Amino acid sequence: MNVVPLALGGLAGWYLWERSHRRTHSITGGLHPEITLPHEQEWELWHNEFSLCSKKMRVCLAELGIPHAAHRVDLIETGSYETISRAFLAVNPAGLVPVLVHRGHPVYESHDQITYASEHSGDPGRLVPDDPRARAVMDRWVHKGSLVGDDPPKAARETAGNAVPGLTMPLFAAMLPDVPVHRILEGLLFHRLKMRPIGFLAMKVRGLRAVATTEPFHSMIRSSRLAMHGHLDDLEATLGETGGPWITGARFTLADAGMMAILDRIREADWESELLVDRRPCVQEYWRALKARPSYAAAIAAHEHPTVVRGTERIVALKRSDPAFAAALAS
Ligand SMILES: N[C@@H](CCC(=O)N[C@@H](CS)C(=O)NCC(=O)O)C(=O)O
Repeated sequence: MNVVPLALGGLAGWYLWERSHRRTHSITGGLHPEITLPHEQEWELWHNEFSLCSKKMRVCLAELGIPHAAHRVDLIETGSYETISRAFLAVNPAGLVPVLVHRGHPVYESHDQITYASEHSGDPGRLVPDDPRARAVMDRWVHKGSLVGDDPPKAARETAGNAVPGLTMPLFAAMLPDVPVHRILEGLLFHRLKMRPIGFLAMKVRGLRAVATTEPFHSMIRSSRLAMHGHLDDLEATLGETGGPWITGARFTLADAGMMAILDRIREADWESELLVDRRPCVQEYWRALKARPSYAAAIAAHEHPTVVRGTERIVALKRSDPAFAAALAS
């Protein structure tokens, strides 16, 4: 008996079965009362330490003082594609973290989640200004802080959140030595957006140095870096107008939760010297104030992931040992 056709048939059967049980599609933001998930607490959060939007959501929950059960989900960057596992796709068919669950019903899209959490917390005014003009400033910056769409780098000038994935590319490449290649291949088979695992595979094969110099990565890093300069100029102007210490003035709001996550990504991807040092004094002061908040310690610093720490160290070390790499990133 020839075992090769049998093995191929078995593999094809397994793939088709798996694919039919990992159906993934985009889903609208906000509360989905028609979906009920198993839950134990009033509030639950599905999140990842490294994920930008998860950081924003954790900061928001910490600021609101909402007790919740937390479910950790791996991203490929932190080790595996748990986001496209059958178990997680039952929580979010889009395969994205974070997911906020309230009384068993999921709320999708982090910009909707922070608003929802604020409105349904015991203290709906805590992170929202009373003054309508300040409220409009907050809404503008909640939007600016959001990461939206299937191809964020293409819309990096639209929001600061969309400029983040491009800026994070060197960090992705610096984290990938810790991620086994077969884990990325799982994404090629089952991820909804194939360009993402293809990009990770290319970055893993080419390595950190090449990502800074090779197209299309270099162009994506460059356009996101320039876009982030624009967003931070805008932030500098806003802080100057409102007088700080927070985006809308005296009160820390939902907008600051989003910006805390973005500035922290600038730190961990080692862009501070390019984007913050010796420029934008209001943003520098603001970043110092953000880091001093208990929510930064509880929702960001306490969730440090070893792969991210090693990734940051690799970028810093390569910039020191290879000035051409540092120059390519800044060019
Ligand atoms: N617009 C979504 C974006 C969420 C998002 O992109 N999450 C990333 C981590 S920050 C993710 O889960 N990525 C998994 C993947 O693309 O495979 C939101 O604001 O919640």
